[in-house]
Amino acid sequence: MNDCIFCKIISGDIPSYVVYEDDDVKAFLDITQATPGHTLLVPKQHVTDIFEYDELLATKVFSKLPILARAIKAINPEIKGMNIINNNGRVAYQSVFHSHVHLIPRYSSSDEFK
Ligand code: DGP
Repeated sequence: MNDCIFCKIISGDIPSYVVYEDDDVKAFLDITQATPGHTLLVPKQHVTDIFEYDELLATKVFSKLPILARAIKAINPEIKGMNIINNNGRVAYQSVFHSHVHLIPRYSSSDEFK
């Protein structure tokens, strides 16, 4: 997808702070940092949203969530929890139309999303 910003991040044409990468996925810091460590997990295959996944791709992508969440949490002992969010469609607040999962570390019950 020529005009897809996440495809350009996956190819390295746009720089990102890479947290994890394998043959199927790339994880990098979200530019907005809702909380410190806010990370996006994206499939390397361009799919718009959850409605375009088949079971194999879903397994390849979503199975990475536990190890990625643990790795992010291990970096900072102040991380007490994590929101994992996947927006699908404009009406669900998706703004980049290459599927992605947000991992948003939570530090205390009072920290606010930016
Ligand atoms: P969503 O609203 O669920 O589609 O989230 C899209 C996220 O993508 C949003 O939190 C900001 C992030 N984002 C947009 N452009 C870039 C970029 O160029 N680099 C990085 N690292 N993140 C981006």
